[in-house]
Amino acid sequence: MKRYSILAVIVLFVLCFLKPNSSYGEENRIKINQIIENFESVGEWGTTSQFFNKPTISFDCSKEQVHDGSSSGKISYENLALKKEWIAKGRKVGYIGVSLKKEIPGIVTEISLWVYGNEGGEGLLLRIDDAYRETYICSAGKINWQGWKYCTFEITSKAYHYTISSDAIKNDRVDYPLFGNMDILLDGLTEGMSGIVYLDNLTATTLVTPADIE
Ligand SMILES: [Ca+2]
Ligand SMILES: [Ca+2]
Repeated sequence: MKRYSILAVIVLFVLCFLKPNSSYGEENRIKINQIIENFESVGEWGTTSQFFNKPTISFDCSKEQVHDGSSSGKISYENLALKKEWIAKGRKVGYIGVSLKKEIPGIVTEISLWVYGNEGGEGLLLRIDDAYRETYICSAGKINWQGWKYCTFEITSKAYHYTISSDAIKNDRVDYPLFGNMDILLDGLTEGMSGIVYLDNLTATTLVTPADIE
């Protein structure tokens, strides 16, 4: 009996070494940060305002508050006015935002940026499409601070997600590369609100293998 026990231990020991380590690939990956927008110009950006009249919203390059380089991106909204069709539907709250179309290569685990807030209480959201146009909304909390703060959106299948376009595939996981429809949104805004938020150094954190960077 004892001989069988020893044999079992030896077999288990050998199996442990032979068993392929399925997580080896992930453990072997390292994170790198790449700046995808430094807001030295905002020519490729547009504004989005599904709920509010657009003339009250602007996005410009600014030297008023700068974290890196010589300018930041300045979101300015003034005396927000809900569109008539949304008032008719009884809506009282909405979001505005700034948009960029840019494919982000690699396995992106986080998107981060510096945000200069004025304690406006805006909900800070990132809306981004994956490779199959499954749309994810990631939150970085409310802008309840004054000055610069580094904010991070975790790109995860646990984030709220949905599909709209007919060529989208909803499979409840983040597929790469991220498609490139990216919006930074200020949420929880109501009629008559005004505010200014500055953005700098939008950064993607990507998982790579050592071979990728050789
Ligand atoms: Ca800058
Ligand atoms: Ca997906």
